[in-house]
Amino acid sequence: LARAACAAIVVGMMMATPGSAGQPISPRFNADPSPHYFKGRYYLYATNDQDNSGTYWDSTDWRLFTSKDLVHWKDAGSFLSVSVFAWARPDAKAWAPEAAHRNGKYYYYAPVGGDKIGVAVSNAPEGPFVDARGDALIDKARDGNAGAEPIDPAVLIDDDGQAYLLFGTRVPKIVKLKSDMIHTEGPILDLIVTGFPSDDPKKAYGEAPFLHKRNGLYYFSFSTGWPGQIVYATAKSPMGPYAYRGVILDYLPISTNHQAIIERKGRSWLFYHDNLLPGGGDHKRSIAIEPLTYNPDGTIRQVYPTKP
Ligand code: FUB
Repeated sequence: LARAACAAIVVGMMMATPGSAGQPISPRFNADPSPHYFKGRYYLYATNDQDNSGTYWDSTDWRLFTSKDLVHWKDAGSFLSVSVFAWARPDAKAWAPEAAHRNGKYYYYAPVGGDKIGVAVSNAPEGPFVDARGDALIDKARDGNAGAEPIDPAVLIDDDGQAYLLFGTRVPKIVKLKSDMIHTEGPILDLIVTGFPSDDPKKAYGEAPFLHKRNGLYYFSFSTGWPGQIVYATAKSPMGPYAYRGVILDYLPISTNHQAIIERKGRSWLFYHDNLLPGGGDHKRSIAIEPLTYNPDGTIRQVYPTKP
């Protein structure tokens, strides 16, 4: 009983400041954060773990959270379902999403069923989103070199206007997007990472590709697998090759991890998921945020989650 009372107090403390460093941003289970700053506020698109069965990632819709300060988050609810894509298989699941803003429109990139990535479009960041194409943007059966599992889309729009889509498990993929953001341009390429430490055989690409740019340098971060350590590599060109640089976030007691990094007004934050909520676990994850900082030479300082 004493332990239960302690746990209740800890949970109460955790819930008092949702979104504080290292703490779940919501009392609901959510994962695979895709944070963006649109129209004066933060929009956080996420996989819905609340409705997972508990034994798989089997929800079929995505959730949206908004915030003005990264501390207080409003749950905007379920805002899109895989059913928006009429071509999706009836049993398709909704996994790690991505969003982008261009030409006054908002684009939502969504892995559908593990073998396709769809793209939806809206005039507002909160939707409503509609299928932008009528077929998949990436289709394993249709597109050469789409890899074994085209999931986990991530988009970077470079300073010169060229947009890049990254995705994939086990082998990271990169392809240019046309300026309409709903068609690819050129071949899908394998993204090369060199220089993994030879004394750590687990240090390989697993999933969750993410690309950001800082001071002209491209930072490619990803999860090493299952369980996943969040690591990164850098390059002078978005297409690589990338050189391994180090760990951003060490293994957490959970089978997956999935990160995103945003920068605003000179400060950066790491979004990731953990299993901190009561009842949490591999399929009941919770999104948390930590400040992310750089060394003077541009390398990323490892992030250590704040303890409750
Ligand atoms: O949420 C389902 C899958 O788990 C995602 O696609 C991966 O990135 C991992 O987080």
